[in-house]
Amino acid sequence: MYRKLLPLFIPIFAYSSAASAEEVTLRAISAFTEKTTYSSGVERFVERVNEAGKGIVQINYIGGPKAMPPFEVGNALKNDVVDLANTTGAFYTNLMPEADAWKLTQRSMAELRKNGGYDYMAKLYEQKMNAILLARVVDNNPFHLYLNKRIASPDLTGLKLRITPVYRDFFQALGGTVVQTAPGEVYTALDRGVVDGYGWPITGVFDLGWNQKTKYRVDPGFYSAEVSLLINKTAWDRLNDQQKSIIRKAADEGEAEAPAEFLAADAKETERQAAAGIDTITFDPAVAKAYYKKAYESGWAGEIRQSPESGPKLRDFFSEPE
Ligand code: 173
Repeated sequence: MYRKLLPLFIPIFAYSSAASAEEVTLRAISAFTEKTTYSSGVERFVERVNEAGKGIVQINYIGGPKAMPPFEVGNALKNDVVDLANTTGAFYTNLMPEADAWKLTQRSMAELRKNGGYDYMAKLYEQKMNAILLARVVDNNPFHLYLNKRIASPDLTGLKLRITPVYRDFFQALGGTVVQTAPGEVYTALDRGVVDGYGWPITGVFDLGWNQKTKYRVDPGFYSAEVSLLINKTAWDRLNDQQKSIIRKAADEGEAEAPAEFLAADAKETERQAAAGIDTITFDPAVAKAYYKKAYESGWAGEIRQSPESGPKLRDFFSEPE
Protein backbone atom coordinates (compact mmCIF):
# COMPACT_ATOMS: atom_id res chain seq x y z
CA MET A 1 0.00 0.00 0.00
CA TYR A 2 2.75 2.47 0.92
CA ARG A 3 4.47 1.73 -2.31
CA LYS A 4 1.43 2.78 -4.22
CA LEU A 5 1.08 6.06 -2.39
CA LEU A 6 4.65 7.12 -2.54
CA PRO A 7 4.71 8.54 -6.06
CA LEU A 8 1.74 10.72 -5.14
CA PHE A 9 3.50 12.18 -2.15
CA ILE A 10 6.59 13.24 -3.94
CA PRO A 11 5.09 15.93 -6.17
CA ILE A 12 2.94 17.22 -3.29
CA PHE A 13 5.99 17.58 -1.11
CA ALA A 14 7.99 19.30 -3.87
CA TYR A 15 5.18 21.76 -4.53
CA SER A 16 4.59 22.65 -0.89
CA SER A 17 8.27 23.19 -0.22
CA ALA A 18 8.50 25.66 -3.14
CA ALA A 19 5.31 27.47 -2.11
CA SER A 20 6.39 27.91 1.48
CA ALA A 21 9.95 28.96 0.56
CA GLU A 22 11.28 31.39 3.09
CA GLU A 23 11.19 35.11 2.58
CA VAL A 24 14.43 36.25 0.99
CA THR A 25 16.13 39.49 2.04
CA LEU A 26 18.46 41.22 -0.41
CA ARG A 27 21.05 43.81 0.62
CA ALA A 28 21.07 47.03 -1.40
CA ILE A 29 23.55 49.92 -1.51
CA SER A 30 23.57 53.28 -3.28
CA ALA A 31 26.59 55.11 -4.67
CA PHE A 32 24.75 58.37 -3.94
CA THR A 33 23.84 59.94 -0.61
CA GLU A 34 20.55 58.71 0.86
CA LYS A 35 17.50 60.90 0.24
CA THR A 36 19.19 62.91 -2.53
CA THR A 37 18.24 63.17 -6.22
CA TYR A 38 20.24 60.19 -7.47
CA SER A 39 19.12 57.84 -4.72
CA SER A 40 15.43 58.58 -5.21
CA GLY A 41 15.10 55.83 -7.84
CA VAL A 42 16.43 53.06 -5.63
CA GLU A 43 14.52 54.33 -2.61
CA ARG A 44 11.21 54.19 -4.49
CA PHE A 45 12.17 50.74 -5.80
CA VAL A 46 12.87 49.49 -2.26
CA GLU A 47 9.51 50.83 -1.04
CA ARG A 48 7.69 49.08 -3.87
CA VAL A 49 9.44 45.74 -3.41
CA ASN A 50 9.03 45.79 0.36
CA GLU A 51 5.32 46.58 0.00
CA ALA A 52 4.54 43.99 -2.69
CA GLY A 53 7.01 41.44 -1.39
CA LYS A 54 5.82 40.97 2.21
CA GLY A 55 6.63 37.40 3.20
CA ILE A 56 8.21 36.80 -0.23
CA VAL A 57 11.14 39.12 -0.92
CA GLN A 58 12.42 42.12 1.03
CA ILE A 59 15.24 44.60 0.53
CA ASN A 60 17.49 45.75 3.32
CA TYR A 61 18.64 49.20 2.12
CA ILE A 62 22.03 49.79 3.70
CA GLY A 63 22.24 53.36 2.36
CA GLY A 64 24.82 55.46 0.56
CA PRO A 65 28.48 56.54 0.73
CA LYS A 66 28.52 56.53 4.54
CA ALA A 67 28.37 52.74 4.28
CA MET A 68 30.66 52.32 1.25
CA PRO A 69 32.80 54.58 -0.99
CA PRO A 70 30.94 55.16 -4.32
CA PHE A 71 33.75 53.84 -6.50
CA GLU A 72 33.69 50.54 -4.53
CA VAL A 73 30.03 49.75 -5.17
CA GLY A 74 30.71 47.92 -8.46
CA ASN A 75 33.28 45.64 -6.80
CA ALA A 76 30.93 44.96 -3.90
CA LEU A 77 28.15 43.95 -6.29
CA LYS A 78 30.39 41.74 -8.37
CA ASN A 79 31.91 40.02 -5.34
CA ASP A 80 28.57 39.24 -3.61
CA VAL A 81 29.14 41.74 -0.79
CA VAL A 82 25.79 43.31 -1.73
CA ASP A 83 22.97 41.92 -3.87
CA LEU A 84 21.63 45.16 -5.37
CA ALA A 85 23.34 48.40 -6.29
CA ASN A 86 22.21 51.86 -7.35
CA THR A 87 25.09 53.35 -9.27
CA THR A 88 26.29 54.87 -12.54
CA GLY A 89 28.62 53.46 -15.20
CA ALA A 90 31.34 56.04 -14.52
CA PHE A 91 31.77 54.63 -11.00
CA TYR A 92 32.79 51.11 -12.08
CA THR A 93 34.85 51.64 -15.25
CA ASN A 94 37.59 49.60 -13.50
CA LEU A 95 35.42 46.51 -14.06
CA MET A 96 33.50 47.48 -17.17
CA PRO A 97 34.72 50.52 -19.14
CA GLU A 98 31.77 50.13 -21.53
CA ALA A 99 29.28 51.06 -18.78
CA ASP A 100 30.35 54.72 -19.02
CA ALA A 101 28.93 54.72 -22.59
CA TRP A 102 25.37 54.91 -21.19
CA LYS A 103 25.99 58.66 -20.88
CA LEU A 104 26.22 58.84 -24.69
CA THR A 105 22.77 57.35 -25.37
CA GLN A 106 20.58 59.45 -27.63
CA ARG A 107 17.83 56.84 -27.69
CA SER A 108 15.37 55.94 -24.95
CA MET A 109 15.75 52.76 -22.91
CA ALA A 110 12.48 51.54 -24.44
CA GLU A 111 14.16 51.82 -27.85
CA LEU A 112 17.46 50.30 -26.67
CA ARG A 113 15.60 47.32 -25.24
CA LYS A 114 14.25 46.74 -28.75
CA ASN A 115 17.19 47.60 -30.99
CA GLY A 116 19.67 45.19 -29.38
CA GLY A 117 21.62 47.86 -27.47
CA TYR A 118 20.36 46.66 -24.09
CA ASP A 119 21.04 43.00 -24.98
CA TYR A 120 24.58 43.84 -26.09
CA MET A 121 25.25 45.57 -22.77
CA ALA A 122 23.52 42.77 -20.83
CA LYS A 123 26.13 40.28 -22.06
CA LEU A 124 28.92 42.57 -20.90
CA TYR A 125 27.24 43.00 -17.50
CA GLU A 126 27.06 39.26 -17.11
CA GLN A 127 30.65 38.63 -18.20
CA LYS A 128 32.38 41.50 -16.44
CA MET A 129 30.19 42.19 -13.40
CA ASN A 130 28.21 38.97 -12.84
CA ALA A 131 25.24 41.35 -12.87
CA ILE A 132 21.97 42.25 -14.54
CA LEU A 133 20.98 45.84 -15.20
CA LEU A 134 17.38 45.83 -13.95
CA ALA A 135 16.43 49.41 -14.73
CA ARG A 136 17.83 52.76 -15.72
CA VAL A 137 16.19 55.11 -13.26
CA VAL A 138 17.77 58.36 -14.50
CA ASP A 139 17.38 59.52 -18.10
CA ASN A 140 16.71 62.80 -19.96
CA ASN A 141 19.07 64.51 -17.56
CA PRO A 142 22.00 66.37 -19.17
CA PHE A 143 25.36 67.07 -17.57
CA HIS A 144 26.81 70.58 -17.33
CA LEU A 145 30.07 72.26 -16.57
CA TYR A 146 29.80 74.46 -13.44
CA LEU A 147 32.45 77.15 -12.87
CA ASN A 148 33.59 79.77 -10.43
CA LYS A 149 35.54 81.70 -13.09
CA ARG A 150 33.89 83.27 -16.10
CA ILE A 151 34.93 82.04 -19.53
CA ALA A 152 34.22 83.83 -22.82
CA SER A 153 34.74 80.78 -25.01
CA PRO A 154 34.85 77.00 -24.45
CA ASP A 155 38.56 77.09 -23.65
CA LEU A 156 39.34 75.54 -20.28
CA THR A 157 43.10 76.11 -20.42
CA GLY A 158 44.40 76.92 -16.95
CA LEU A 159 41.25 75.71 -15.17
CA LYS A 160 41.20 72.81 -12.74
CA LEU A 161 38.00 70.80 -12.84
CA ARG A 162 36.52 68.09 -10.70
CA ILE A 163 35.53 65.09 -12.80
CA THR A 164 34.50 61.47 -12.92
CA PRO A 165 35.15 59.40 -16.06
CA VAL A 166 31.95 60.97 -17.50
CA TYR A 167 33.65 64.29 -18.23
CA ARG A 168 37.32 63.38 -18.60
CA ASP A 169 37.69 63.22 -22.36
CA PHE A 170 35.51 66.26 -23.02
CA PHE A 171 37.05 68.62 -20.45
CA GLN A 172 40.56 67.56 -21.48
CA ALA A 173 39.67 68.13 -25.15
CA LEU A 174 38.75 71.71 -24.14
CA GLY A 175 42.18 72.17 -22.51
CA GLY A 176 41.16 71.71 -18.86
CA THR A 177 43.15 70.07 -16.08
CA VAL A 178 41.11 67.40 -14.36
CA VAL A 179 40.97 65.85 -10.90
CA GLN A 180 38.69 62.94 -10.09
CA THR A 181 36.69 62.95 -6.86
CA ALA A 182 33.60 61.28 -5.46
CA PRO A 183 30.57 63.57 -5.15
CA GLY A 184 31.12 63.73 -1.38
CA GLU A 185 34.38 65.62 -1.87
CA VAL A 186 33.10 68.32 -4.25
CA TYR A 187 31.99 70.81 -1.59
CA THR A 188 35.37 70.85 0.16
CA ALA A 189 37.26 71.02 -3.13
CA LEU A 190 35.23 74.12 -4.11
CA ASP A 191 35.46 75.64 -0.66
CA ARG A 192 39.23 75.34 -0.56
CA GLY A 193 39.65 76.53 -4.13
CA VAL A 194 41.28 73.23 -5.09
CA VAL A 195 39.08 73.23 -8.21
CA ASP A 196 37.66 76.04 -10.36
CA GLY A 197 34.61 74.04 -11.28
CA TYR A 198 33.06 70.63 -11.71
CA GLY A 199 30.98 68.42 -13.92
CA TRP A 200 27.53 67.41 -12.66
CA PRO A 201 24.03 66.95 -14.13
CA ILE A 202 21.44 69.73 -14.18
CA THR A 203 19.74 68.35 -11.05
CA GLY A 204 21.19 67.75 -7.60
CA VAL A 205 23.45 70.81 -7.22
CA PHE A 206 21.51 71.80 -4.07
CA ASP A 207 21.60 68.33 -2.50
CA LEU A 208 25.03 68.71 -0.91
CA GLY A 209 25.08 72.52 -0.71
CA TRP A 210 27.22 73.18 -3.80
CA ASN A 211 24.92 76.06 -4.79
CA GLN A 212 26.67 78.10 -2.08
CA LYS A 213 30.01 77.58 -3.83
CA THR A 214 28.93 77.80 -7.49
CA LYS A 215 28.91 81.01 -9.56
CA TYR A 216 28.23 79.85 -13.12
CA ARG A 217 26.68 77.06 -15.13
CA VAL A 218 27.82 76.63 -18.73
CA ASP A 219 25.07 75.93 -21.28
CA PRO A 220 24.27 73.87 -23.22
CA GLY A 221 24.20 70.63 -21.27
CA PHE A 222 25.56 67.52 -22.91
CA TYR A 223 25.07 63.71 -22.68
CA SER A 224 22.35 62.02 -20.60
CA ALA A 225 23.09 61.08 -17.00
CA GLU A 226 22.54 57.42 -16.22
CA VAL A 227 21.90 55.85 -12.84
CA SER A 228 20.71 52.25 -12.75
CA LEU A 229 19.65 49.44 -10.48
CA LEU A 230 21.92 46.41 -10.82
CA ILE A 231 21.44 43.01 -9.25
CA ASN A 232 24.11 40.38 -8.67
CA LYS A 233 23.40 37.50 -11.06
CA THR A 234 24.02 34.74 -8.52
CA ALA A 235 21.51 36.35 -6.15
CA TRP A 236 19.04 36.75 -9.03
CA ASP A 237 19.37 33.11 -10.10
CA ARG A 238 18.57 31.97 -6.57
CA LEU A 239 15.17 33.75 -6.58
CA ASN A 240 11.97 31.96 -7.50
CA ASP A 241 9.61 33.25 -10.22
CA GLN A 242 7.37 35.07 -7.79
CA GLN A 243 10.30 36.91 -6.21
CA LYS A 244 11.73 37.76 -9.63
CA SER A 245 8.45 39.13 -10.88
CA ILE A 246 8.02 41.44 -7.87
CA ILE A 247 11.50 42.83 -8.47
CA ARG A 248 11.00 43.11 -12.23
CA LYS A 249 7.73 44.97 -11.83
CA ALA A 250 9.18 47.53 -9.41
CA ALA A 251 12.23 48.00 -11.66
CA ASP A 252 10.16 48.36 -14.84
CA GLU A 253 7.98 50.98 -13.20
CA GLY A 254 11.05 52.98 -12.22
CA GLU A 255 12.54 52.84 -15.71
CA ALA A 256 9.22 53.83 -17.32
CA GLU A 257 8.81 56.84 -15.01
CA ALA A 258 12.34 58.20 -15.27
CA PRO A 259 12.30 60.09 -18.63
CA ALA A 260 9.25 62.27 -17.83
CA GLU A 261 10.22 62.65 -14.20
CA PHE A 262 13.66 63.99 -15.05
CA LEU A 263 12.44 66.21 -17.87
CA ALA A 264 10.24 67.99 -15.31
CA ALA A 265 13.00 68.07 -12.69
CA ASP A 266 15.48 69.53 -15.22
CA ALA A 267 13.21 72.51 -15.88
CA LYS A 268 12.54 73.06 -12.19
CA GLU A 269 16.20 72.93 -11.22
CA THR A 270 17.23 75.28 -14.03
CA GLU A 271 14.89 77.89 -12.50
CA ARG A 272 16.04 77.11 -8.99
CA GLN A 273 19.68 77.65 -9.96
CA ALA A 274 18.86 81.03 -11.55
CA ALA A 275 16.89 82.06 -8.44
CA ALA A 276 19.88 81.06 -6.29
CA GLY A 277 22.16 83.39 -8.28
CA ILE A 278 23.97 80.81 -10.40
CA ASP A 279 24.56 82.74 -13.67
CA THR A 280 24.45 81.03 -17.03
CA ILE A 281 27.38 81.23 -19.41
CA THR A 282 26.28 80.80 -23.02
CA PHE A 283 28.10 80.94 -26.35
CA ASP A 284 27.17 82.08 -29.86
CA PRO A 285 24.98 79.44 -31.52
CA ALA A 286 27.78 78.15 -33.79
CA VAL A 287 30.21 77.93 -30.86
CA ALA A 288 27.58 76.21 -28.70
CA LYS A 289 26.93 73.71 -31.46
CA ALA A 290 30.65 72.94 -31.79
CA TYR A 291 30.92 72.57 -27.98
CA TYR A 292 28.06 70.07 -27.94
CA LYS A 293 29.47 68.16 -30.92
CA LYS A 294 32.88 68.00 -29.27
CA ALA A 295 31.31 66.46 -26.17
CA TYR A 296 30.06 63.48 -28.18
CA GLU A 297 33.12 63.19 -30.43
CA SER A 298 35.56 63.20 -27.53
CA GLY A 299 33.25 60.95 -25.48
CA TRP A 300 32.99 58.29 -28.16
CA ALA A 301 36.69 58.56 -28.98
CA GLY A 302 37.37 57.79 -25.31
CA GLU A 303 35.00 54.82 -25.26
CA ILE A 304 36.49 53.40 -28.45
CA ARG A 305 40.04 53.87 -27.16
CA GLN A 306 39.18 51.90 -24.02
CA SER A 307 36.97 49.29 -25.74
CA PRO A 308 38.10 49.02 -29.36
CA GLU A 309 35.71 46.14 -30.04
CA SER A 310 32.55 47.17 -28.18
CA GLY A 311 32.90 50.95 -28.57
CA PRO A 312 31.92 51.21 -32.26
CA LYS A 313 29.06 48.74 -31.78
CA LEU A 314 27.70 50.71 -28.84
CA ARG A 315 27.96 53.91 -30.88
CA ASP A 316 25.72 52.33 -33.54
CA PHE A 317 23.15 51.17 -30.98
CA PHE A 318 23.14 54.32 -28.83
CA SER A 319 23.46 57.24 -31.27
CA GLU A 320 20.53 59.00 -32.86
CA PRO A 321 20.39 58.63 -36.65
CA GLU A 322 22.30 61.48 -38.38
O1 173 B 1 29.63 63.64 -11.56
C1 173 B 1 29.43 62.52 -11.14
O2 173 B 1 29.73 62.15 -10.00
C2 173 B 1 28.83 61.54 -12.06
O3 173 B 1 29.53 60.92 -12.81
C3 173 B 1 27.35 61.37 -12.03
C4 173 B 1 26.75 60.42 -12.88
C5 173 B 1 25.38 60.27 -12.86
C6 173 B 1 24.61 61.06 -12.02
C7 173 B 1 25.20 61.98 -11.19
C8 173 B 1 26.57 62.15 -11.20
